[in-house]
Amino acid sequence: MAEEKKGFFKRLVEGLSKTRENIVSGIDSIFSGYSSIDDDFYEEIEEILVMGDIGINTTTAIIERLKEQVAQQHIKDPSQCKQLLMDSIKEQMAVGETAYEFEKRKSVVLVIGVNGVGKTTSVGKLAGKLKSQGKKVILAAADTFRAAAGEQLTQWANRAGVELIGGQEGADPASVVYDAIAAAKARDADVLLCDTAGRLHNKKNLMEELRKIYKIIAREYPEAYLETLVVLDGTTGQNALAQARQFNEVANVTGIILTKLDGTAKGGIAVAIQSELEIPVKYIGVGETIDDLQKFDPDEFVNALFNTGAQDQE
Ligand SMILES: Nc1nc2c(ncn2[C@@H]2O[C@H](COP(=O)(O)OP(=O)(O)OP(=O)(O)O)[C@@H](O)[C@H]2O)c(=O)[nH]1
Ligand SMILES: [Mg+2]
Repeated sequence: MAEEKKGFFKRLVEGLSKTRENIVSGIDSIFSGYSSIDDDFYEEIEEILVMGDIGINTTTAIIERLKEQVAQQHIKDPSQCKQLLMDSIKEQMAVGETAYEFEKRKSVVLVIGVNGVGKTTSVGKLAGKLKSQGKKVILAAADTFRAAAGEQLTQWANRAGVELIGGQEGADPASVVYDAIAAAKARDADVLLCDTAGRLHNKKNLMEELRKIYKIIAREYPEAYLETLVVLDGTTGQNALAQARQFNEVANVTGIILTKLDGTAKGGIAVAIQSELEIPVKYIGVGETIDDLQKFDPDEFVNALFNTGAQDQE
């Protein structure tokens, strides 16, 4: 377990390298470039945070907090602000205790999100994770828009070593969920993970589709704990934030999976999502393999971003 954690922290540090270049190198040069703390100093930090996709509201709050602490602690030297800044970012990301109830109970996890964000991949990775924890997992291939979607999920099911329930191309996704619930009950499964289509072009279609699926779950499996995870593509920055808002209007979103944090400079969006939406980011993806999904820990994220605390983790 400790080994796994260390391995992931390393991958997180690596994955966040572009975001780090984007945000932290700029900040470091401000810390060393200024000899005193003045308005320009704060403005430059502010600009870098906003450019790093942390978002204007969150950035304002972070800077306000930083100013407060600088005043309270009578700090004069800019270089002393780094730790304060990190703490202030962590504070903004606090959404209270993030619950992973669905991992402990009989549950249905509905994974939704727009086209190509990484839903199927995340369902596959999550299946692998839960399976390795000794859980009995069933996958529902409720993306019936194209045959390839089912095949892609079947590959993940094989990789993870879990069972998959699918339907014909064009079948009603709610009917796939219905069949999968029957299978989950028959096999006494712990977690039923449902992959869905990303091609529901408008809000009305999406709402209709979700309504049908929720209705089936409520009718057929009322005892199950229901989790709705929205998958967002970290490379899309502020767009991801807008998507999360939209999904939150049509579904009772209980968490976010933020993917593709490897290779993007826009990883700061994780801060904005937690701070502005107060929906917990529960998992992050930092690569394409089955091990590249992990629980999201804001402290660890900020440490990895600033690439400090690596020693503590060893
Ligand atoms: N680098 C990287 N790639 C990822 C990650 N998650 C998913 N991907 C890639 O993103 C692409 C799209 O992933 P899918 O899982 O097919 O996305 P989807 O949301 O199911 O797509 P649709 O079903 O078409 O809506 C694939 O090539 C994945 O390998 C990640 O964390 N990091
Ligand atoms: Mg898919």
